[in-house]
Amino acid sequence: MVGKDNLTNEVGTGPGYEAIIIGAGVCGIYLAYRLQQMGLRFTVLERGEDVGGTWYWNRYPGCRFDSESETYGYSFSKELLAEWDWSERFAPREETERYLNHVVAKFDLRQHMRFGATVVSARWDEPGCRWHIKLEDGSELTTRYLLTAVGLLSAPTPPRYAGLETFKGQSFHTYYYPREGVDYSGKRVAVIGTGATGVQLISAIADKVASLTVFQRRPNWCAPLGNGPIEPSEMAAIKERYDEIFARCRATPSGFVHEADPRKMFEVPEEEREAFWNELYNGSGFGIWLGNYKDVLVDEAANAEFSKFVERKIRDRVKDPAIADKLVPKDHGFGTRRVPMETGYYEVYNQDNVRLVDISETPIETITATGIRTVAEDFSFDIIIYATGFDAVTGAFERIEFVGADGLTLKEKWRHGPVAAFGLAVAGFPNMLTVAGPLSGSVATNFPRGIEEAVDWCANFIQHVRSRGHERFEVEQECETAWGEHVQEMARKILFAQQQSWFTGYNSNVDREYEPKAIVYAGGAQRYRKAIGEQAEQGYPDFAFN
Ligand code: NA7
Repeated sequence: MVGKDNLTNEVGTGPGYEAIIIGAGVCGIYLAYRLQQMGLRFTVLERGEDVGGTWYWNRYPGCRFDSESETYGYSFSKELLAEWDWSERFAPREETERYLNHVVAKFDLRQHMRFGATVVSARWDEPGCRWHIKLEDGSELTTRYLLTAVGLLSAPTPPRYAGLETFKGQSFHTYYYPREGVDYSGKRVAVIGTGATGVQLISAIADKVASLTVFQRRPNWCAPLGNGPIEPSEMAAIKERYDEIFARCRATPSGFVHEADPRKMFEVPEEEREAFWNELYNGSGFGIWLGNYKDVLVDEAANAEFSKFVERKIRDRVKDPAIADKLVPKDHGFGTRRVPMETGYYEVYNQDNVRLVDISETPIETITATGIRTVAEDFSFDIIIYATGFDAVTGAFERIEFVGADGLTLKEKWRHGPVAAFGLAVAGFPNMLTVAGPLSGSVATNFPRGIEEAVDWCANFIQHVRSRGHERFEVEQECETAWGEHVQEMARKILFAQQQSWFTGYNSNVDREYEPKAIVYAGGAQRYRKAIGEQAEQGYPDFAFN
C-alpha cells in the first residue's frame, strides 16, 4: 500500500520529507504518532506488508510476550488504555498484532506508511544537507531527518550448514514462518536452536507432530512463564491501576514490574531462601530473573547457588536423568543469557515422540535432501525449522548501506563493535537518530517502556532543532566515545557481559571482528533516563548545530 504523501516526494518531484522513519514496528508506530502530532511532513518505510515488526514476522506457534501484557501497551493515550482488553497475562502474537493495527487505525497513522518498502541505502548529501534514501524497488526519496526504528531482532540468521538448499522437504527460519501456517499432522519435524524462540515453538508443536527431534547445541536456563487468562473483572481492575503499573515500570531498572529483592542471597536463611525461590518459580514472568535477590545476577557464588536450585527443578521435571542432564546448562549461570520463559517445555522431553539430540557431542555435518546428518547419524524429516536466532541489534542496520558525512559506511564504523552516543546518535552521521539502536537503554528493557522514552526524547530533540531553525545536527565524537566506555563499564558490573549471547553481539552464524562485549546498555532505565534527560535539560550540549 502506498500512503498518499509518498507520491509527491520522489527525488526531483517534490520538496522531500522532513523526516523518514524506517520501520513500522512498536517503535516506528509511536514515532509516527509523535511526528504526526508535531505536524512534520514524514513517511514510514516498512519492509513488511503491514505494521507490527516482530509481531508481524514471527508467526510461529507459541510466539507470545514474556512481558506482562498490561505493561506492554503504549502508555501515551488514556483512551487507548481504556478501550483495549488483553485476554492473557502474556498475550499471544496474534493479539499483539491486532493491538498494533488498532493503534495505527485509531490514530490514523497508516496514511503515512509505505509497506513492502525495503530501504537498501541511505546516503548523506552534505551540500543538500539531507539524506538520500534508495529503496529496493528503485524509488528514491530525500529527507532532512532520518529516524531508524529497524528493530533489534529483525535480521534472522539461518545456520551456515552445508547442504541447506538441498533439503527437499519444507524448511524455514522461525522469523519467516509461513503466513499460511504449517500442517504438522503426521510430520517428522526437526527444530534446530533452543533459545527463547525454540523453547516457545517446541512446547507448542510437540503434541501436534508425528515426531519431533530437537537439535540442541547449548541448553539455556528456562523458567515457567505462568501464563493464564485475564478475566474481564481482572482487566477492569488493571485499567484502574494503569498509572500505578506504569509508575512501577518506571521505577525498575528493566522497565518491568519486577524489581530485585534488596537482600543479598547469603544473608537469607536457607529455608526462607528456598521458599522464596519456589514462589518465584511458581510465579510468573521475569520475576524469577529480575525479582530475585539482588546479588544473583552480579555475584558468581550467589548465581551458582540459584542455578543449582533451577537445576533441581529441571531434573525433577524430566524423567530420564540422562536427558535431564543434557538440558542443564554447564557453561553459564542462570540469567547470564536471556532466560527463555516456558510452558511445559521440560515435560515435552518425557513424550515418546520427542528426541533430544545434543549436537555439542554429535555435531551436524550437513543438511541433506532428506534431513540432517550428524557425525553419528542420518535423520529423515519432512520439516526442518531453524530457530537459530538473529544478528541482533546491529544486523538490521548493516543490511542497509548508511553512508555518512565523510563517506564512511556505518558498517565500517561499527566493524569493531557498534558505537553511538546514548545509543541514539552516531558521529559522522548527521541528522540521523538510531532510535532503540545499539548501546541504547531501550533495548535490554521491557521494549515499549524503553522506546516510549527514547521516542519522546527524539521527538523533543527534533522539535528543538526545528524551532531554532537549525538545518543540521551532529553528535560530538567525545560524547560517543565516553558513552561507549560507560556502556562497557556498566556491563562489567553484571555477569552477562562476558557471556556469548545476543546481548554481547555473539551469533555463531555471523562473523564478527570483535570479542563479545555489551551491545546493549545494562546501566538500567533510571540511569539512562537521567543521561538523556540531562542532555535535553542543558540544551543538548554534546551536539553541534548549524
Ligand atoms: P537466540 O536466543 O539467539 O537462540 C538461538 C538458538 O539457536 C541458540 O540455542 C543457539 O545455540 C542456536 N543456534 C544458533 N545457530 C546455530 C547453529 N548453526 N547450529 C545449532 N544451533 C544454533 O535466538 P532466539 O530467536 O531464540 O531468541 C532471540 C530473542 O527473541 C530472545 O532473546 C527474545 O528476546 C526474543 P547456541 O546458544 O549459539 O549454542
